[in-house]
Amino acid sequence: MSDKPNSPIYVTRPYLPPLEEFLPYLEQIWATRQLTNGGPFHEQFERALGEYLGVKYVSLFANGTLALLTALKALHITGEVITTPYSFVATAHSLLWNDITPVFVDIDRQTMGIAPEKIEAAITERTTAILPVHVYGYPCDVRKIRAIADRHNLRVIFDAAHAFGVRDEGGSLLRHGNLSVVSFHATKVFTTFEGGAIISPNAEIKRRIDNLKNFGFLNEISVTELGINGKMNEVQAAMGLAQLKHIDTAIEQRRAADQTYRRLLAGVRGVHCPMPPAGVRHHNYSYFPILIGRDYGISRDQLFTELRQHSIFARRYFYPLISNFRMYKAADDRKERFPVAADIASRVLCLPIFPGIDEATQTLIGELIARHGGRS
Ligand code: T4K
Repeated sequence: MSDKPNSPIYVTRPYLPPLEEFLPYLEQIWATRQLTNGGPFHEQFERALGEYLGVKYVSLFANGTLALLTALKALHITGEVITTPYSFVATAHSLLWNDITPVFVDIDRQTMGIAPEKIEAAITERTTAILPVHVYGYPCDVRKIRAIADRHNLRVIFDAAHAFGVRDEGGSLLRHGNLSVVSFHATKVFTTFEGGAIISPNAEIKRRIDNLKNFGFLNEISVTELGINGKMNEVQAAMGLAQLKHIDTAIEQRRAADQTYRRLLAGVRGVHCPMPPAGVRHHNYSYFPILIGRDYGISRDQLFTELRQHSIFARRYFYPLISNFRMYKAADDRKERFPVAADIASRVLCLPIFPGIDEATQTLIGELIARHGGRS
């Protein structure tokens, strides 16, 4: 077999519904000229999504970052918020945009989310909330985090950008926390091109969020909040409706690709394939992270480069740590405070995974990786 695929293999590819299923939605939008501002597809998609996820109160957004910004505003979060340095930069950016100081805490080796036992030492009189991330759709220790938050009267907002469709023994992972925020970006398991949502625990907070995402308008002539334009438009919502019909198939195809990698990489020395934590009843296989050990033949970055030379565009999600970016250095510059996060960030590589990735491509990737590991 050739050691280069015919076309580049990216870390992910969006799963699109058949175009002929999407066109009737566009025709309706053209006919009604309702393009945004809570149109019929927006209303339909919000309901359908809640039913699919098994949650009651969903607020749709133009993207996940605006949803995070609004979630923080909706709960009046101020002062300091405890969060993880091991995430996409949008997590911490949402705090700075709200003039909130991020306080980074190290992560847990298994969940790769914030380490609950390290949270309390970071709480000060200015702390108002915890912003954990379900990285790769791996649930954080939601119970321990809740218990700490209750002890200290803190709010919990989960950045669940990666966690679409993940369920634990009690149902959707998105039901946890005071709020949960999910992303529907093109690179996510479920996409509306750009998009996102906040899952709320009750109608009152949903109302406040819906008000905030529409500039703070209460009605045509009164603005009661410092809102923003976070609204999802009709094309995005139509895409969501069309996608929902196929999402189970898409996740099933991801599951198969996950199994294939595990088989191909089993026993390769120096390559560890993390598993979702115990307690996950339904995973979404949004990412396939591997961790490169010291006993692997080359470094993580050498492997990353070598794969690129073969047109395999694996990604180092999440390297570098957010705390290393210029605007966060002042907040937290002491790398040794995050030994687990720093270690994982230096060893992680997310392999291409998406519905329809073919077995030949995965076999090639497996062989390229195994070359430097031998078999133990
Ligand atoms: N919180 C967390 C934990 C997050 O991970 C994110 C976003 C957010 C919050 C914020 O949610 P949003 O505001 O984005 O809804 C990507 C995404 O832009 C970002 O959404 C995502 N996390 C992050 C983990 O990854 P990049 O810079 O790596 O994307 P990019 O453009 O390099 O795309 C990766 C590959 O995907 C490309 O090589 C090819 C493929 N691709 C990408 C796009 C955009 C496609 O095939 N089609 C496409 O349209 O950030």
